[in-house]
Amino acid sequence: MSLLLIAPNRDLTKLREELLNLDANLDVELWPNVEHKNRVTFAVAWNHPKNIFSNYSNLNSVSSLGAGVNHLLNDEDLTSDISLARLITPSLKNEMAEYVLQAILAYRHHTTRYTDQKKEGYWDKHTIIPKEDAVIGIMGLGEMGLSTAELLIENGYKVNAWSSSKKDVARIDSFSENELDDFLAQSNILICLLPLTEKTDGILNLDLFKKLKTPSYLINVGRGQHLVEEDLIYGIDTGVLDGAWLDVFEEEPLPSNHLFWNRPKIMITPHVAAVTDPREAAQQILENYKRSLSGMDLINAVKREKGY
Ligand code: NDP
Ligand code: OXD
Repeated sequence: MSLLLIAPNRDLTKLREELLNLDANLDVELWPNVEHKNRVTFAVAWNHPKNIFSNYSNLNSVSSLGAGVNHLLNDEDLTSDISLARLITPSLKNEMAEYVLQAILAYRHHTTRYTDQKKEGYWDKHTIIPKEDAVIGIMGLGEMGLSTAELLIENGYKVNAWSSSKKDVARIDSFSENELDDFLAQSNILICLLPLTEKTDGILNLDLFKKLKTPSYLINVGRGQHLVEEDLIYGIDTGVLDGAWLDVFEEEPLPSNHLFWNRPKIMITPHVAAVTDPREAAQQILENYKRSLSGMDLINAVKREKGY
């Protein structure tokens, strides 16, 4: 029996090392140099190539290397008899919350404008956007959404949250799926922390932006496919949105000729809001590997019927 790690363009040697630190007897294969495909029962995958799993006849479980699982659910070779899981670690939740907080502060305090002004040697002052005009609207109150909401509340922000089902969480105004318009009308800074599903694909579009309370701003840390890119540019150019902070894109890496690069009101980071820590990841992967070998339910299992 062996465990396969597969994530093109990512260095997995540290994760392999951490797994072997936990159990030196583990048989860990690193894609693409897989010696015995028929021994692989458990895989950890991130942005894996299409059809890669068709030759692994004994595979019974696959874990995402991150919190998102759209790459696993979209893979036709990962049929319903294969259990799916994702990684949820304390540092992933903390990093996401801090990343979102710094984006909000940078928007309110005009950090990117001052960075641009410094390059030009240009002195000009901008009024800080007051907290009353920075009511937060979090789309997706799951693992990442909740930790983000908690940090923002600690920092004195009013937080609304929208999720499939209504939640009863102290100091968060929760809106259910059919209350989207009310949620938007009461939120200035929209943070997308939704999973990518059929329902949420293209959800960040001009119609939705127009329903936000003004001034409005977008932070997308979910998936690039949530956003209709031309609607963002149109929304900013027509004053519907003050700007946007984006960490995820339809195509990653963002092509060098993409229109977003030259837009001063769009901040870009290269999908780094929260990055899986190899040590924490190794513990969860090993736990799930053991569980899969004993036929137990996986921790942080993906609910296929929900689509996330
Ligand atoms: P969870 O599955 O824990 O939470 C998803 C939330 O979205 C839940 O609250 C769920 O509602 C809600 N939701 C799902 N579908 C809908 C819908 N149609 N309408 C309204 N609400 C909906 O996900 P995580 O918090 O772990 O992660 C969220 C996403 O963040 C990931 O899928 C990934 O794309 C992204 N991510 C990005 C990272 C980065 O570095 N940029 C790092 C980590 C994650 P309910 O609670 O009722 O089920
Ligand atoms: C994740 C991510 O889903 O990094 O964990 O996007």
